[in-house]
Amino acid sequence: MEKSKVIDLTRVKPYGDTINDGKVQISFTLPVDNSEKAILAAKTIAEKMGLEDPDVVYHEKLDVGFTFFILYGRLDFSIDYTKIRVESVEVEIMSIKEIDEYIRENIRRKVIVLGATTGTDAHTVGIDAIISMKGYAGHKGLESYEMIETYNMGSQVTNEEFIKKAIEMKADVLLVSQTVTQKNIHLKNLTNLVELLEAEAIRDKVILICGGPRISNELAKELGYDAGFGPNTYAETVTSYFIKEIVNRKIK
Ligand code: B12
Repeated sequence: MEKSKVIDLTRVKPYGDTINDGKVQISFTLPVDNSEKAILAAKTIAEKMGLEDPDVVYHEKLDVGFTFFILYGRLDFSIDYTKIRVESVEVEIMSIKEIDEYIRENIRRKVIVLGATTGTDAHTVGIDAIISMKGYAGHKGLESYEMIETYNMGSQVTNEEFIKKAIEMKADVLLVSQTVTQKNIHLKNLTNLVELLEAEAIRDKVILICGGPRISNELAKELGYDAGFGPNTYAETVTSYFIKEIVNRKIK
């Protein structure tokens, strides 16, 4: 049967075997020993989460006093997908050649881009995916663009060091990678960077962009960034955005 004939986007729900069966899989760890009592506890938690007919399909001792569970269950509610709105970055994606050409014609000098993973964050793969020559998933990074001069400071870079380098390089664009974990300390770190840039009076002189697995454009804007990019971003997407932003703002 055609997908559109069985799926009503105003009533969307998860499915496992057949469309609209509401089946979901969840997993969690409880700080108790693996036992019949623990299994019942896991089911009770799943019921409290709103799962109908939860079933523990896997349970394993992780350590003394710790058990990992996988449960199946059913959700009886649906959501109206047509009412969901996301504020993603509106960008017409250009190729590397088109981007280099656009910079030559409209900016008439190399664009200087500084990137880093800041604060305590040690995840480097995201920023490398955007900047390194090799890039990510077949999409080359900024180092392969003729009209972009870029420097990747790596991970665990303090906001102070990052700003110092940005001033030294006269960076047009600051790319911050942040994997938000550990009770959201990384969100505080992202906000701290904005405050420090304001204190140095350079916030308006740069295009400030953050990215990472839990970053959305909406969150980035709330934190004081110009834009934010999440999972599966490629260099040409973010570059297509910032070169136009440089021209629009006349940072030339
Ligand atoms: C490798 C890895 C590590 C390595 C990192 C090594 C390294 N050199 O990078 C190590 C072992 C150090 C590590 C440590 C930790 N990790 Co880790 N790690 C991962 C793992 C397995 C892969 C991450 C990765 O490389 N992804 C691939 C890249 C390409 O994807 P990405 O980062 O999302 O980047 C893309 C986009 O987000 C975006 N992007 C990213 N940055 C930027 C920046 C800009 C400017 C732009 C435009 C776009 C952009 O573009 C990229 C390409 O599309 C993930 C799980 C997973 N499978 O994702 C966990 C994961 C990210 N880690 C996690 C955690 C919790 C930790 C620790 C806190 C664990 C701990 N308790 O110690 C520590 C933190 C250490 C620290 N100080 O930061 C969690 C985060 C949970 C969450 N809240 O989201 C994850 C999801 C694992 C999990 N399921 O729990 N980790």
